[in-house]
Amino acid sequence: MKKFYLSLLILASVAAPSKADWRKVGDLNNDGKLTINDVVRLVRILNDNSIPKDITLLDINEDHKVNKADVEELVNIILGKKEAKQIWTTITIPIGNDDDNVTLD
Ligand SMILES: [Ca+2]
Ligand SMILES: [Ca+2]
Repeated sequence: MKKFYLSLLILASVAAPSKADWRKVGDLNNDGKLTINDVVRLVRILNDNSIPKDITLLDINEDHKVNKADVEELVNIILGKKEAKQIWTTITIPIGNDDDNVTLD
């Protein structure tokens, strides 16, 4: 019986979906902030034509496409000209790494 419950526990942990969280649309490095690093990643995704199937976090102007208009929208949000949007999602963008980060000295 103990083995049965252990199997159930393992099955439940495997089947459990990713943890949902509030995410800012455009926060592509998942650090909770919208910065130039997110712009760099968005530009890289467009240049590499590596747009993921689910564009929820990338379609910043919500026109159901990902293009340079979203880069402009993200820059406007960072500059404080537009409001950032938040969504409740399990989505993360599995791209890039810390080497992508740009520092402004
Ligand atoms: Ca970010
Ligand atoms: Ca768009």
